[in-house]
Amino acid sequence: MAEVVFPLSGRRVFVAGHRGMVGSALVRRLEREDCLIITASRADLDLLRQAEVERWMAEARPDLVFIAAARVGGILANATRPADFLYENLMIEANLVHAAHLAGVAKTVFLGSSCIYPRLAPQPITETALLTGPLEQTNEAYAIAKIAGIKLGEAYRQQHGMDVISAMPTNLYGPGDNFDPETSHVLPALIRKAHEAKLGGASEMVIWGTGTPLREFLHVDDAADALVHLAKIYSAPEHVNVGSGTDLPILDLAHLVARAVGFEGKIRTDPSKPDGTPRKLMSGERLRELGWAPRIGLEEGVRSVYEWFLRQQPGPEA
Ligand code: GFB
Repeated sequence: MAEVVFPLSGRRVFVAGHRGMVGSALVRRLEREDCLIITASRADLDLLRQAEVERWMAEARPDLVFIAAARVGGILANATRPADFLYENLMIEANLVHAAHLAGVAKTVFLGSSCIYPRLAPQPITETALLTGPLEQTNEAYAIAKIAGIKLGEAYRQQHGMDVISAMPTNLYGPGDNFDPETSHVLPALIRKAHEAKLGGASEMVIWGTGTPLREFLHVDDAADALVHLAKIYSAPEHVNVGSGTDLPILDLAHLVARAVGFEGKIRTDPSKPDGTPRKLMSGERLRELGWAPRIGLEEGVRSVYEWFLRQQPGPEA
């Protein structure tokens, strides 16, 4: 078992982005620790405004900061709004890292994404593949911002001795996900499509692209558990992949979702929509060596998220 070098007991822990899927999972996970969780509403703290972030951090004085705030979205949102993805993510990470430095925060955990790696990186992708080749076009802006975040952490560690660690989660899903058909990631999009097809009695549901790209998925509660684990035991400049270790073709995922939802019609692909990167399975070896393994299988995870999704639907009119 890895040694705890940063015990959370009695610490003030700031979760930036606590309303998001990852941030809210982190809050749920941290509630099991003996720490004080600090959050800030968007009305109280605009992470895009440097002076506000510096002032807030100086007053809140957290010991540990999780940078779970980010502009995120699926393949279409990324491809059509590159300015938002690049600008907002650069600002959020730069403001938080610099403010944490000024306020003397003891530890900062930065969150990136598996899309930081080259489009055609050898699989499974090890952490050392960073910056070894061209990126996938559909999410280049987001990837560049997240690569800058990793480098920012490395630079502050090198120049200021700041304890910043970086974790790169794979495609995450879970409660609190975005189910909007245009901007969501594939898994929530498929849950919604299958649900609506079932309710509408449709004979088929349509998925984007060829259905052949392979993707790795991790339940956000597993991701949050890994992040808390890393916060406690890890302190080094090298970023760490956070994945489930297995991937599957999007078409297989669509069938798995359809089964969980109970949609029995046909699944048709729409190759006019982008596929994105052909495969991005990350190597989980570094994290395994650090003593962590995922717990929630994909079928079980999808079923539980569908139940969560159903609970969010408006009930029948009284
Ligand atoms: O999850 P997703 O939007 O993003 O799409 P990426 C994954 C794959 O699912 C692509 C296909 O091949 C899509 O064409 N797909 C099929 C669908 N049907 C749908 C659908 O209805 N909606 C969506 N969204 N996809 C994202 C990046 O890449 O991964 C982000 O854009 C981030 O920057 C995230 O890194 C983790 O996996 O391609």
